[in-house]
Amino acid sequence: MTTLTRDDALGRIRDIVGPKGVVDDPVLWPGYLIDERQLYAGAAALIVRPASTVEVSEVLKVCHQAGLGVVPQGGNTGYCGGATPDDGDKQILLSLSRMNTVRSIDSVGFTMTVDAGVILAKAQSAAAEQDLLFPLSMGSEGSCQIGGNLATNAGGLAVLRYGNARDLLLGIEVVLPDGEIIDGLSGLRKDNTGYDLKGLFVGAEGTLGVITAAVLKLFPQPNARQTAFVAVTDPHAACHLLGRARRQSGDAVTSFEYLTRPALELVLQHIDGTSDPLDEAHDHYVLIELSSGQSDDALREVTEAILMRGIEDGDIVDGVIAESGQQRTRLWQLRESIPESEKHAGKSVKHDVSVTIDRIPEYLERAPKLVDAVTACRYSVYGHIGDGNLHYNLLAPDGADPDAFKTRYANELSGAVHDLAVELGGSFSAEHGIGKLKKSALAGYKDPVALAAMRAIKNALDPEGRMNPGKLL
Ligand code: FAD
Ligand code: 2HG
Ligand code: ZN
Repeated sequence: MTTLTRDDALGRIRDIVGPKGVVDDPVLWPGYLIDERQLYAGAAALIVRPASTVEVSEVLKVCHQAGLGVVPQGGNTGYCGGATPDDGDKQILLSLSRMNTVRSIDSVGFTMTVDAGVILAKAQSAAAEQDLLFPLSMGSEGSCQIGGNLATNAGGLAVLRYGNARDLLLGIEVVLPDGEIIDGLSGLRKDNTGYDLKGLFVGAEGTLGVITAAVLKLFPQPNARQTAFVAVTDPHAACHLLGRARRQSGDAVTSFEYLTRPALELVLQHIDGTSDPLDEAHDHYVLIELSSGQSDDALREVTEAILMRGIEDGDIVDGVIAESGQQRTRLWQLRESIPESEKHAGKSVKHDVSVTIDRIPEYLERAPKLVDAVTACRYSVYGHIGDGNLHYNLLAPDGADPDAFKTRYANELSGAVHDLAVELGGSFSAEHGIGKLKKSALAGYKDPVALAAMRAIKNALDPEGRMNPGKLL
């Protein structure tokens, strides 16, 4: 029940967080109110940056009394508009950016306790300083935050070996919509005392509470890394190579990224300093990285043996193994700068579908026919095929106006790309979540029983629907 007026509530929130905790300068607002892909320009009654869990809790208590909606925001790098508020009257934006302390690292238990606002790259380097590895890794790691990674269950470039954000989580601290705090930061690896509450907040996109801190799993830093960029005959060959490389290396494959020629060409065309890694152009490529505790020489031998066998099997037609750290970086740049190159090319209609790995070739064979039936477009297809996850991105044809193309065709194209993934038993959203962008797709594709269970959980924890209103469900 509302017991506080909106204006009194906003005044109280200002008192709780102090002047540093409110963004009053309109020049800074777009950085919070416009999403990464510039799909949404939002509005909020206040942009708040609390400095502690207690402050988050006090702010949420006030919002509870006043019936105000709360939109949590991390690095604002999300792809589905999930962190953009859309009601300048009744919603506040709550940014975690001031809560950016690595609280502790346990180098015996291999865990790390961090505030939710810690930037992913900072978490990685804090672990590395203790000769440990925090393996979550993605193109946005210089800006995205641990809280955002958990709230979206982010994937990225090393899921094949280490899992996605959910798999790296041991404990969580969450502020519930009424301001109560769940303190689940014990860091225990075993604790069978009922429901997995921490799991509820992973992938919830801020609709159940505000994640304020987390205990994360760490791993030994690998001694050796080997990176190869190979051209493969076709997607079947890529999948066959994946299985072989995993077996032959004792499961040392850390990343297995697929690129099609048009995606690589966007990079070569738009990203300064890049060059074709192989002498001739090929239709299909894989960037494969192995890492292990073995010596560099031993891992190099294994990598060479995998590639030799790949050539013998007819899977690999050409390839290069990085000879230095610099060359490794250059090879990775070809993969990691595809999203940036798409921006230069006029932005894409983005997709992040998944199917089981054995169905990737079928997906890649059938999808173009469905897409071409909607309209002609340029393709930028690549992805984490080691996880069965493809970015099936589509751009306006050369010479066409990109905005007009998206306005006219985005829905139909996404329908075709998503329908096929679902028909093949896959997911229309493997990585980037739902936010605002894919709400209707969720309603259309998700099993109704599962959807009803999700709604029941939402109603139990947030009966007034004040946490990230209008997102996900
Ligand atoms: P935001 O964008 O700020 O928020 C995302 C969602 O989480 C919103 O719903 C928000 O309300 C909620 N949220 C944020 N913080 C909290 C919190 N503390 N408590 C509760 N809810 C919260 N994603 C991948 O999965 N894999 C990739 O490889 C990948 N690569 C990318 C590359 C680039 C260049 C870019 C721009 C994005 C990429 N992304 C990728 C998407 C994005 O970076 C991830 O989804 C990331 O996890 C979002 O984190 P964030 O801190 O920016 O969250
Ligand atoms: C990646 O894998 C990210 O690089 C971004 O998930 C994908 O920009 C995209 O479409
Ligand atoms: Zn991705």
